[in-house]
Amino acid sequence: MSDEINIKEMPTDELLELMGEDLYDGYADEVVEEVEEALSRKMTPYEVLTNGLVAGMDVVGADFRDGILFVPEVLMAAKSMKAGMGVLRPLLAETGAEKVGTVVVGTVKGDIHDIGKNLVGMMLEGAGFEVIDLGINNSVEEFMGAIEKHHPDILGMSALLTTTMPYMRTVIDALKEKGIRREMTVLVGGAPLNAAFAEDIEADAYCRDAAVAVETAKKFMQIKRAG
Ligand code: B1M
Repeated sequence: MSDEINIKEMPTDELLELMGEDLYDGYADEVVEEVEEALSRKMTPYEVLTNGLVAGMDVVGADFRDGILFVPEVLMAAKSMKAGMGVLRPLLAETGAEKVGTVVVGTVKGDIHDIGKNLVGMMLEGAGFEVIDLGINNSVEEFMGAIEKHHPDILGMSALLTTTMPYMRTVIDALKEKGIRREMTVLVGGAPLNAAFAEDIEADAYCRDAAVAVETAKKFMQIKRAG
């Protein structure tokens, strides 16, 4: 699509719109070019992420829900999203900030959605956290193994399906059984969750998006440092 259009002459709002459309259509190379062009206009990586990539993925989500898009198209869109995030990743991570704390993040068992979790990881890295990313489809044993190995300050769990979100409780219950629940802050996130669910499963907080995850993680680190 953007082959026929000179993106360099395009106003920024149209460039972001095109980025969303190309993401929707699964044109990964074009998305990468548009991300690079937006950055060259002195937009911050976070602005490109939220106003271009995430905005495009929101439309994909709505059309997937409404039966307009199906899994293969959504996979192509996800691939384009990841290609764009690949350009932003080092920029979001390069703050030079000293290490604020350690976070283990992962998507729970049965769930293979990882775009949101990856974003959270990138933004936490950008805020100075060391992030150990366990990837997708993590069992209690995998979470516990990583906790024993890395002794994180924070455990972050992601779930995108109503059928997988209850597994977060299983992990928290395992932490309690081992007597290590109070040794770390547990943050949870993902589209079907809300604050009431987080409270119900006895997580420390629900994070609506990656920016809130960073704010919340920093807040808990300050509380931990204070006493
Ligand atoms: Co799926 N999918 N999907 N999917 N998919 C949803 C989640 C769905 C809502 C679509 C819909 O119907 N509208 C729906 C779930 C319905 C429900 O449970 N009620 C759904 C379904 C049904 C399915 C399948 C069952 C479809 C099928 O096979 N029939 C299947 C399940 C596979 C499985 O996991 N076992 C499936 C498969 C897939 C793909 C593989 C095709 C692909 C995933 C690719 C990938 O991730 N690598 C996919 C996608 C892309 C989506 C949608 C369209 C987009 C998700 C996304 O990446 N959003 C999604 C629709 C939607 O969410 N509206 C959908 C962008 C991302 C930036 O946002 O992930 O919400 P999000 O993350 C945010 C916050 O939630 C928060 O911060 C992030 C950044 O701001 N956050 C955290 C997330 N995790 C956090 C962790 C934290 C903190 C904050 O820890 C501290």
